[in-house]
Amino acid sequence: MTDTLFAKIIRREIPADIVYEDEAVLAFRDINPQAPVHVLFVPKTPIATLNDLTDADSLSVGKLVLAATRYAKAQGLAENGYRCVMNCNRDGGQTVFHLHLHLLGGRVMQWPPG
Ligand code: D5M
Repeated sequence: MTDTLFAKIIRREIPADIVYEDEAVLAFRDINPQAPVHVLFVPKTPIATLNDLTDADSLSVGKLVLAATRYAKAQGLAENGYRCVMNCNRDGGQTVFHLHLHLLGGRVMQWPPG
């Protein structure tokens, strides 16, 4: 996989507003927030898209989702709710080809998404 913006953020080569980190996951605020809380959860393992996941990534993806849900709870979003989004490729609206989970909260979401 080619080097990406998010790999550079993980390596601290470009700045980001980091809100959470553990051995497997980095989380930082989206530069173009679509909700009062809009944080990107990124696995430190470079995986380009959802299509590239294998069984070997199960633990990594589980940690990614748990990091996001724990953060949502810590931010007081659990009761009202929030949305987790993972875009895949062109039709899914993916623009950065390093797997990431959008956590959006703090407002009422619409359905269907655009
Ligand atoms: O989401 C990619 C997201 O990445 C999009 O919501 C903007 C965000 N983005 C782009 N550059 C940055 C930097 N430098 N910091 C924080 N957030 C950034 P996708 O699902 O691929 O469309």
